[in-house]
Amino acid sequence: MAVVYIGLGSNLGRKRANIRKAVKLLDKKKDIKILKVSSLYETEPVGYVKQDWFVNACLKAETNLSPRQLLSVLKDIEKKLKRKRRFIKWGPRTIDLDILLCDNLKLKTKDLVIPHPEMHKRAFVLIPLMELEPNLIHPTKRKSILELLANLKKSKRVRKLA
Ligand code: PH2
Ligand code: MG
Ligand code: MG
Repeated sequence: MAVVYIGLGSNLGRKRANIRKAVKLLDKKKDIKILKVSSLYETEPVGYVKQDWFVNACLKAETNLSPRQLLSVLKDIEKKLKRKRRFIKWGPRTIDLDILLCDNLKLKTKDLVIPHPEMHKRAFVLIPLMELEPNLIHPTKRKSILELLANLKKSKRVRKLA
C-alpha cells in the first residue's frame, strides 16, 4: 500500500460541489481508501491569471494502485465531471486532480512527474497540505511542507472557506 496526496481544484461551474463530487467518486473506488480531506480554500489563479478564482483542497489516501493506474482513475473522474481539455495551458476547468506525492517516490515520465513539479511553489497546494501533514518531507526538496510554505516569497491569495 502506498500513501498518496492528491490536489483538487475547480474554477468553473459549481466549484465546491465539483470538489465534493470528486472526493465522493474517489471514495467509491475499492482500491483507494481516503484517510483525510483538507478544508476547502478559495484561491487566486496562478499562471493564467485572467480566469475566475479557484476552490482548492488536498486529500490523503492509501492505495494499492500504481501511480500510473491512479492517474488513469483521476483522469476518468475528471472526464465524468465534464472537464474539457482546452487550449489554454492552466486555463479554467470544472475539476483538476493532480497526484502531488506518492510515498517517497521520485518519478519522471513524459506524462507523469512525482512529486508534482509545481507543488512546492504553490500556496494553494501547500496550505491545504499543511493542514493534513505539516511535517511531511518533500522527497526531492528535502524540506517539510511548513518550511516550503515559509520559503514562498510572494504568493497569491488563499482564503479558507467556512
Ligand atoms: N491550477 C492550475 C493553474 N493555476 N491556480 C489556482 N489558484 N488553483 C489551481 O488549482 C490552479 C491554478 C493548473 O492546474
Ligand atoms: Mg493542476
Ligand atoms: Mg492536472
